[in-house]
Amino acid sequence: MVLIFRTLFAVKELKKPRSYLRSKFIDSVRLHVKGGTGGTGLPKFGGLGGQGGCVYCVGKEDANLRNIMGKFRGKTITAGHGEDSRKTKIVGTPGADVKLEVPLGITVYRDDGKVLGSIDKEDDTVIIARGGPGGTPETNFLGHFGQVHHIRLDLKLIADIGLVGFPNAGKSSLLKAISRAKPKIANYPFTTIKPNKGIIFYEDLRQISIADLPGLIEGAHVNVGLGHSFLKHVERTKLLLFIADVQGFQLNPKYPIRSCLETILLLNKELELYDDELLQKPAVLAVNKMDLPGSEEILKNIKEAYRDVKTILQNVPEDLRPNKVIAFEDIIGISALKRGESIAELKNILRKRLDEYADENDPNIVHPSKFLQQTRAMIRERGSKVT
Ligand SMILES: Nc1nc2c(ncn2[C@@H]2O[C@H](COP(=O)(O)OP(=O)(O)OP(=O)(O)O)[C@@H](O)[C@H]2O)c(=O)[nH]1
Ligand SMILES: [Mg+2]
Repeated sequence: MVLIFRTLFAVKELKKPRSYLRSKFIDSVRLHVKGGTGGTGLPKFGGLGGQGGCVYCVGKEDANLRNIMGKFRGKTITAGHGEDSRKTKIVGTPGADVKLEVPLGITVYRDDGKVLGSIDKEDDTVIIARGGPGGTPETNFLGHFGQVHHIRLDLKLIADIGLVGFPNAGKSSLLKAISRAKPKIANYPFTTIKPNKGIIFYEDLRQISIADLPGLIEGAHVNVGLGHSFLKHVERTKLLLFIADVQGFQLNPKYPIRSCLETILLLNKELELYDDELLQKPAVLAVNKMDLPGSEEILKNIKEAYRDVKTILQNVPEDLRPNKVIAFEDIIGISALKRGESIAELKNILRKRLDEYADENDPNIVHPSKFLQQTRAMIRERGSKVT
């Protein structure tokens, strides 16, 4: 009897998916790749060996790292070997290439940290292991081995807007209100444990992508909560949309109660600790849950505080102070739950700010401040002096 139960239990255990397949979100995969070996030449006839095949990555919108991991984990991905030169075929056929379809937003790293390339658009290609050349008179007709590497595919979501906020602030509710995405929403922290992407549609068919990330809390830099691990996904966004609960946040009774303004400053600080370059991105602040009583007053105070950044820093405890306070382009009150006018207004603001960002980064458009700088530099180069 015991034996039967043990056997049944063992079979059940075997059926469980492997732990790496059970994990929720995969944004990094390590692979072993090998280029094909070049074919041997034929000295008698001056025959050339075929070139070894290459392993390369190609960007595809619908590819995902989970499939790659399931297929190639623990294996070596090897391209075809070049054909040897023969009497009947003097030039050997090159080895077959291996094409690995990867999602957009991938950066390919070699084990020594060297970046081999990145894939941002559909059909972008990066060679990850080159095949060895075939044998020629210069190489004594001997084919060479192909490259062998351990590589890491690191995914950073590509979205126009990245949502940053404390847990429970309403990030997923906003994503749902503003796009057709259907994220999980619940009244407890860390409902979202993997990034979600949605598309905001406009009447004139313009589309803007927005990424909802797991909540960030104070101490994320020392791995409190889900830590900083998901912040890399905002690196490739063009605009940061901060979302704060008008009523503030308290993780549990052991943690201090943080007011709405304090949560905003703490987010600011966590981003700074992760990578202060993120603070250069244009940022919009949405204060959420404006349907709750007393929220107008809180929003008014926040807007007031951001009019003079220096006073904000004076009035908050030292442990909440970031070095550089983000100058939000806009501060707006919204209700992701009740939706209405505020969501439509936010949609317009986001679009406007992204258009400005696009203009600023367009090399064909010269802005007045840049124009003055460029003119001065030009005149200086010619030896004249401008004052
Ligand atoms: N009253 C009110 N409640 C809201 C509003 N927006 C969201 N909520 C509620 O706040 C709770 C948290 O919402 P979520 O959208 O899951 O919050 P989140 O920021 O995605 O949370 P995490 O995924 O845990 O980081 C839910 O119970 C929502 O119904 C709002 O505008 N007003
Ligand atoms: Mg969420």
